[in-house]
Amino acid sequence: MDFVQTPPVLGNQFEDDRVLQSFLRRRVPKDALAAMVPSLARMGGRAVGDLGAAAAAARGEDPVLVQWDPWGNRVDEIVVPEAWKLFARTAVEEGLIGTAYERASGEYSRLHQFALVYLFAPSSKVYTCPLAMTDGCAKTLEVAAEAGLRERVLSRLASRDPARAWTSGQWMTERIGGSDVGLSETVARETAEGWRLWGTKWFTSAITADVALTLGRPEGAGPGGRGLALFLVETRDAQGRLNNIEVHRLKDKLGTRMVPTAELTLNGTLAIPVAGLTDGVRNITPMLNITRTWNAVCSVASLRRGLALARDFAGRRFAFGATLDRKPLHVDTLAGMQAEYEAAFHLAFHGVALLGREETGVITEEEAALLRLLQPLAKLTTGRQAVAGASETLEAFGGAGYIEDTGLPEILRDAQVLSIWEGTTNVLALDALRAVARAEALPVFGREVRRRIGAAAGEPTLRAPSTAACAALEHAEEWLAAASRRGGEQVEAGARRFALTLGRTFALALLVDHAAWALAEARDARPAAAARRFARAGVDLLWAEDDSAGDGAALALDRPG
Ligand code: MFK
Repeated sequence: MDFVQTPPVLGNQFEDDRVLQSFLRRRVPKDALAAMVPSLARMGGRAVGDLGAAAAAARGEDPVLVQWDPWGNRVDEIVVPEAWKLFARTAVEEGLIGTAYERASGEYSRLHQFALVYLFAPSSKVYTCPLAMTDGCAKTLEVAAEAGLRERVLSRLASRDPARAWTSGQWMTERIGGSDVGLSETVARETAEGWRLWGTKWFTSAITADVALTLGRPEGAGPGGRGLALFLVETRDAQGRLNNIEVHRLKDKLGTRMVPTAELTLNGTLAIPVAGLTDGVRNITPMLNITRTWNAVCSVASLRRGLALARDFAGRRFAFGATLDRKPLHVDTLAGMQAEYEAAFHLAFHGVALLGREETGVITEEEAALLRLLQPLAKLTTGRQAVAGASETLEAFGGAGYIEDTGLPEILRDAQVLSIWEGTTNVLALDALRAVARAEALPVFGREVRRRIGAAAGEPTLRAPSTAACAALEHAEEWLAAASRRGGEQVEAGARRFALTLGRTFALALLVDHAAWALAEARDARPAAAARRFARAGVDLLWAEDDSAGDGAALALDRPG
C-alpha cells in the first residue's frame, strides 16, 4: 500500500496540560481548585470534542452581510455559520464571562475564567474576539457606569442564560486612526430623544453584538481624547431594527475570518453616555486592558495548541529511519517552542492573577502599579511569540503545514492579528513607557523580578537563567536612565526593545520561580529546563551602545546620513 501520513490526534486539553495544571496547583488553594476542575476538564474535553469538530467542519465558512431583503428593504443582516452559534451558546453556558463577575472563587475567579478561555480559544474560530469585548464592556460598566445602566447591561453581558445573554462590540477605530484614537471624527449631539451619534467606524468587531462601546465628540467639545465621550450603543431596538446603523461591508481579512468585522456608519444612532461627556479615551481604557489580557491568554493558547499538534505528529511521522520524536534536531526545535510557550504562559497568567486580586480588593499598591505595566508587556510579548510559534508549528509539519485542509495554515493566519489589534507592538511599547513614567512601575517591577529569582537561589540548575534575568533587568534600568538623559527621541526609538526586554525578563523570572517550586514539590525538572532554554534564546534585546535615534532615520528612510 502507498504511504499516507497519520494526522495528529489530541486528548483532553486540560488533562494533558502539565503547565496549566502545575500553575493552578501552585496558585489556587486546594478547595477552590477542586471546585474549578470539573468545568476545566469538561472544557478540555469539548475542545477536542464537539467544539473542535464544529470548528474543523466549518473551515472556509465566512459570515455574510445581507444588505437588502427581497422586497427592497435595507436590512443589513449578518448571517453567521452554525458553528459560530454553537461557540456563542457554549460561552454563555460555560460562564466564559460569567465566571469573572460571579466571583465564586474570590480572587481566583479570573484564573478560573481565563483557564476556561485558554482551553476554549483554539477550538473557537476566534469567538474569543466578541467575548473579549463583552468582558471589556462589562468591566468598563462595572467601574464607570451609574448603577441603573450598570445593572441592566452587566447582568446580560455576564449571564449564563442564552436567552438573556448579550455580547458587546468595541467600535473605536475610524478611518483617520486605529492607534491615535483621539483623532476620532464621530460627532455626538443631544436631541429630544437623548444623545445621538454621527460618524463612520472603520473596524467594528463584531457587528453581531447587542451593544457596543464607542467614542464620539459632543458638539463644541475640544480636540483629542479628552474631548471625546464614551457611549454605549444598543445596536437594535425592541422590534429588532438597527439603531440608525448602516453596515457597508464586512472586512476581507487575512485571518479571524469567521469574526464579522464591519465598516459602518452611525447615522443618528441613539447612544448613552457612560461616564460623563469628556475623557473618552481614558474612560475606555478598562476595556482595552481587559481585551489585552484576553489577547495575551489567547496568544498562549495558540502556542500551546500548535505545540500539542506538533508534538503528537512527531511521534507519528516517520522519516530517515525513525519517527521525528527520535530526531535530535526536531526534538531541539520542539524544546525551543515549549520554552517560549512556558514563559509566555507564566507572563500572561501572572497578569490574570493580579487582575483577580484587583477586582476583589486585595491588591496592594505595588501590585496595582505592576499590573498597569504588565498588561501592555504581556500583550506585546506574547503576541509576537504567538506569530513566531505559529510559523514554527507549520514548519514542524513540513509541506502538510502549508495545506489548507489540514487546518494548520489557519493557526498562522489567526495568530498574525494578535500583534496588531488591541494596540500594535509599538503602540503598546509606548504604553509601557507611559506606565513606567506615570505609575512609577519600574522600581516595583525590579523588586518583583529580584524577589522571584531569589526564590531559586539555592538551586544550582537555575543559576544561569537567574543570572540572565538579573543582567537583563539591570541593563534595562541603565538603558532607560541613559536614554532619558539623551532625550525623548532616544527613549522612543528604543521603546520596543525596552518593552520586549522587560516582558521577557519578567517571564523568565516567573519561570525560574515556578521551576524552583516544581523541583521542590514533585522533582519535576521540566520547568527548569524551560527556564534555561528560554534564557539562552535571548532575554535582553537592548543594545549596549544604543544610538538608534541617530542612525535609525537614515537607515529606515534610506537617506544619506
Ligand atoms: C483574542 C483577543 C481578542 C481581542 C479582540 C478585540 C477585537 C477588537 C478589535 C479592536 O477594536 S482593535 C482597536 C484597538 N485599539 C487600540 O487598542 C488603541 C491603540 N491606541 C492606544 O492604546 C493609545 O495608546 C491611546 C489611544 C490610548 C492613546 O490615546 P491618547 O489620546 O494619546 O491618550 P493618552 O493621553 O496617552 O491617555 C489618555 C489617558 O488615558 C491618560 O490618563 P490621564 O487623562 O489621567 O492623563 C493615560 O494615562 C490613560 N491611559 C492610556 N492608556 C491606558 C491608560 N490608563 C490605563 N491603562 C491604559 N492602557
